[in-house]
Amino acid sequence: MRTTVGIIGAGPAGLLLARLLRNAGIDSVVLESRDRGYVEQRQRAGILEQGTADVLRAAGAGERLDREGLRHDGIELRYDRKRHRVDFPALTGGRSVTVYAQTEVCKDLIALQLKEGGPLLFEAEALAVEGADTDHPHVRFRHDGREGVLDCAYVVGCDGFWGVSRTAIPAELTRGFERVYPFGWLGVLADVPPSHDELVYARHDRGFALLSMRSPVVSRLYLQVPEGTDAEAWSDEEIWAELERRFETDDDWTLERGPITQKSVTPMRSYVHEPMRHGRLFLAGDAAHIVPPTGAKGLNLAVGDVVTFARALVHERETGSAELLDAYSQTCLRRVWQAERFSYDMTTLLHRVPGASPFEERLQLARLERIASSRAAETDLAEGYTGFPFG
Ligand code: RFL
Ligand code: PHB
Repeated sequence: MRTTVGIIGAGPAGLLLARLLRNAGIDSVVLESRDRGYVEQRQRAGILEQGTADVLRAAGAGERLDREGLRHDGIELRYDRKRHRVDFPALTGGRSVTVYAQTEVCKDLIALQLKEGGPLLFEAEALAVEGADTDHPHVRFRHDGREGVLDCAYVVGCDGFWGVSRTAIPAELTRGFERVYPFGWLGVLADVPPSHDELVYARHDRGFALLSMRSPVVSRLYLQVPEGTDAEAWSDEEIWAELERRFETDDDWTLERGPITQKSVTPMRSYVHEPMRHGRLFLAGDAAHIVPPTGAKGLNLAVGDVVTFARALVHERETGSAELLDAYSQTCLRRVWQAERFSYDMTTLLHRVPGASPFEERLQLARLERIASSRAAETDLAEGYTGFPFG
């Protein structure tokens, strides 16, 4: 098999890239190791920055997003039983975010790709990327029990944190920057209307909690739990009781309970792999960087990377100049490090860190008070949350 761009992974990064290239008249093949149902059901992100929603619309993938996505103009910070709302449009010159689940973004892009795009092979596992630093890179893969080779002009590794693309870059040319946090998130889906119309980020002495949503009738909730926690060790009753405690306020706000339909634990990690390019191999999304979910940045970063790659390749086709492709890693990493900083700040602002001293806990509250009382501090949060510019 031969194509211009070989894409490994059909998460948001790989699927959107295939769509952007198809719209620019550039052919691609997507290899995805899991089956379609798995990719469409995997519960993950829920928040799209305005720039991400705009890219999906411009790519022709915005129809259901515009119908079912929920525009959010703010979030609530909760600490010391108090509530503080951050008003995004007022602080950022009109920017907002959209609640539209990653599962839905993937479903929309898969349907478009199968109808209008090039090959998208499920249960096709990339085994290795070879010849990245030659003019003939190729991907060895296994599909239907047989091994095959995909010859490409470029390979884009969109295969997530556990994929194979990153390992094709010789270790002596790379540097990894990592921080693993000593806690995770227990996430649940519940069939109950969200108890607040905007997301609530709560800092509590017992740990962080987040109230989010998937639709007007489905809530998504998270609890900070110790690293290595087994989701099944928490009964539904224990989960609701703990959420109630962490969200408690001095007013009459109450948390509505409902049947829990899914629960899982996510570890928390910050990671950046430099550079994001080696010869004709480009890394995009979680394959190159991970952020803790507190800042809601992972999917949005993945979108920024593939937009940058698609623009660079179109530029090369139109002008013959590889300057944007050569600048890919640098261009992406500028935005990546801003998102890493923001996600780290949000994580350390809101989580209970095991072993933190009383002094550090007071500082955490002082940072929250600062955001609640200073327009400058609040604007910094609002700008970070609604997103850093692409490219
Ligand atoms: P993905 O989504 O991991 O997709 C990678 C795909 O590659 C496939 N694959 C392979 N295919 C072929 N051959 C191989 N050898 C392969 N190895 C792997 C995998 O099966 C998979 O389909 O990476 P991508 O596309 O870079 O997208 C990144 C996002 O998924 C991720 O950053 C976000 O989900 C992070 N995230 C959030 N991001 C946000 O922007 N906003 C949020 O609100 C948000 N909340 C979250 C999150 C992540 C979470 N978890 C579970 C980590 C909340 C949670 C709980
Ligand atoms: C989600 O809805 O899954 C979600 C929302 C905001 C975050 C993380 C996850 O910061």
